[in-house]
Parts: sequence; C-alpha cells; structure tokens
Amino acid sequence: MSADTQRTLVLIKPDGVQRGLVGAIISRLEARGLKIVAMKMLQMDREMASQHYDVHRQRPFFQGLVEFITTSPIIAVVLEGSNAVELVRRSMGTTDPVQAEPGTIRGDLAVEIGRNLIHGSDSLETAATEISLFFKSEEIPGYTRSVEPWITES
Ligand code: IDP
Ligand code: MG
Repeated sequence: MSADTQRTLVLIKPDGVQRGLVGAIISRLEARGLKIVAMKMLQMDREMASQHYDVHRQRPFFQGLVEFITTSPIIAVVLEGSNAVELVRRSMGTTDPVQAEPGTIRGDLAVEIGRNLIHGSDSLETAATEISLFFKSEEIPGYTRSVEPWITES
C-alpha cells in the first residue's frame, strides 16, 4: 500500500441509477485504478440525507437536494487508492455540469447542477465521516489486488 493511500465515498445519485449509468460511472473510476472496497444499493431517508448534506443546511437548495437524493435508491461505494479523494473529485468534474470539463463524468454525462449524477467526498476528513455514515466497518472487507504494482510504484 503506497503512503498516500486514501479512502473516499462515492454516491451514484438517483439520476445515475434511474438513467442506467451506474456501470458507466463506476467503470471510469475503476478503470482509473481505484479499488472498490465496499459497495451497496440503499434508499436514503430524510434524516440520513440531512446528515450527509449537513454542511449545506443553510443553503437555498438544501430542501430540494434532500428531496431529490431520497426519491429513489442510490449506490454507495468506497474507493481506495493513491490520492483517491482528489482523483475522484477531478474525475467527477466541477459541481455544475455546464462548467465541467469534457472527459469528466459530469462533463460528459450531465447537464444540470441539480442532476449531476455523482457525489464524491471533498477531503480526507469528510471522507472518513461520510464512509462511517454509509458503512459499518464489517461491510468493508479488506483484500489485496495483485495488479497493485502496475498502478502505483510503491
Ligand atoms: P459537490 O457535489 O460537487 O461536492 P457541493 O457544493 O458539495 O458540490 O453541493 C452538493 C450538491 O448540492 C451538488 O452536487 C448539487 O447536487 C447540489 N447543489 C449545489 N449547489 C447547487 C445549486 O446552486 N443549485 C442546486 N443544487 C445545488
Ligand atoms: Mg460536496
């Protein structure tokens, strides 16, 4: 395991599940070299959604965001890898798909900020909090991949 190995939380939001983009989105992150260490489908309730988006509680879009994320099931994934937090954020693209670079998930697959398909933790600290909201430690089984030396040097 390289020294800067990190874990981050990714959610495929209801729009991604409904549009049949779960495989396409996870595929991009998996192909980049990130390791899936946990994954499940779940239906978020308002309490969980409010907790997950607590930082945005005072923002005008908060109620709509909670409403949207709880309308239909989501996929929660924990990804691990060298600099996983930043790699996922950059592969996602900026929050507003209009500004997101082509080549990113939002830049290629989405058109509006309220339907931007994917969530990714924005820091190592947030990642730890978010992972523990979605997964119990026994839901994250450790395993090694023999391909690792072909993805990172050390
Ligand atoms: P992020 O998902 O890129 O980290 P945040 O600023 O953390 O973006 O916002 C969380 C989510 O809230 C966004 O992904 C988006 O779905 C929604 N959101 C953020 N800003 C707006 C807005 O101005 N209008 C509607 N929805 C927004
Ligand atoms: Mg965010």
